[in-house]
Amino acid sequence: MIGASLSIVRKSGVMHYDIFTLFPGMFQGPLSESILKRAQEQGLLSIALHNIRDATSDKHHIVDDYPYGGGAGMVMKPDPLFTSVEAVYQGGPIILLSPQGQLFTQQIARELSQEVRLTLICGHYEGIDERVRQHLVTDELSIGDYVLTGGELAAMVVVDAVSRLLPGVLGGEESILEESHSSGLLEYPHYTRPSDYRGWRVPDILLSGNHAEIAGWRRKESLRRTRERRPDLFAKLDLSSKQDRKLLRELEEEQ
Ligand code: 9D3
Repeated sequence: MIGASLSIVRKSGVMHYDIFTLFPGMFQGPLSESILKRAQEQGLLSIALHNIRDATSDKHHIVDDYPYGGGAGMVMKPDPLFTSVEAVYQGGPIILLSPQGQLFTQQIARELSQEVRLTLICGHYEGIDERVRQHLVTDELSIGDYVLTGGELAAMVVVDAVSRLLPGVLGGEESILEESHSSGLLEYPHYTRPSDYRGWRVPDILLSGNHAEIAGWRRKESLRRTRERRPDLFAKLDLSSKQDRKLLRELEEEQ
């Protein structure tokens, strides 16, 4: 029954990425190691790399040209992009990675992880013909306020952050649950054996076996870190619970 198998495909959370780039070789390493490698082997996600240059029809496979109106730098021509995307497109968001895009956040990663297919376009050179933005692209994302040489690393960041949210990609599903639990807080300090390394001791409470006290200590250290390092995140927290008010009082008294 075709309908049933279609719904299974959706619920299984499989994701297909089509990535359009002038430098497909940049992706080989990062997407072929570790968690993303295993996820592809397990059929949880698939990635097709498309060289934009393959969609050129002229002898010299030209993908860029001078800007109308003059100025420095080159601009990516529209036709290789429209032609190569239209040749494989089967639906879903068409995302341009660009310094002018909306800032990519965990919330956007969660939303994108609900899609079945994502199309990612990596810009290069000084820019891209505006008609690509107007008539092909549906969303434009930046990964932060710093200047990269192109959209490729940004596309890999998006693939990585979205893929780890797909069902089955991470080993223990608890890690994602715990993540949403303490969202908005930085992580507490982690320790493993030995309990004494060069005279630096693991906090006694973590060896006590008292799980309620350990949970309280971790929450307090998370609050401390967030307040110190990320006042922007700290300001957004709801700290009205009885436990948090107690922990905050303790932090104040330490100073
Ligand atoms: C002089 C204007 N420059 C914009 C800051 C031009 C320009 C520089 C670098 C245009 C494109 C690029 C290449 N960067 C990306 O394609 C890019 C990017 C980035 O540079 N920072 C953060 N996120 C992203 S997503 C794509």
